[in-house]
Amino acid sequence: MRKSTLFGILPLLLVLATGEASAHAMLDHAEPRVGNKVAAAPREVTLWFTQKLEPAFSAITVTDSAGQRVDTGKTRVSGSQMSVSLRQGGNGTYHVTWHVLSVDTHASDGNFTFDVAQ
Ligand SMILES: [Cu+2]
Repeated sequence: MRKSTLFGILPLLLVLATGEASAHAMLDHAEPRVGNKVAAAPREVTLWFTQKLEPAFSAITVTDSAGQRVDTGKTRVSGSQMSVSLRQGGNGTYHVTWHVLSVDTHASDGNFTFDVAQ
């Protein structure tokens, strides 16, 4: 390995190693709330995290009870919060899947459901 390559990688390795001590971005709360039942299909889903997020590497996908994507595919990130708009959907169980990269360079992901029942 050339010396210049090594010097390029070292700072990244240091960041990855020392960042391990801090917490990852965890889901703090969501709207609609995790596991909750709502009376009407929401127009958007918003998630709040415990750390600021890197917009380029953070996204939400939402599927309806038939497994069809109902999100618009354009997740908006603002600080530690991200949202995605939904197409008009029907009743049933919605699955929300998210992945984020927090500003401490750590990736995390998760999923939850909420129910729409008129
Ligand atoms: Cu972390």
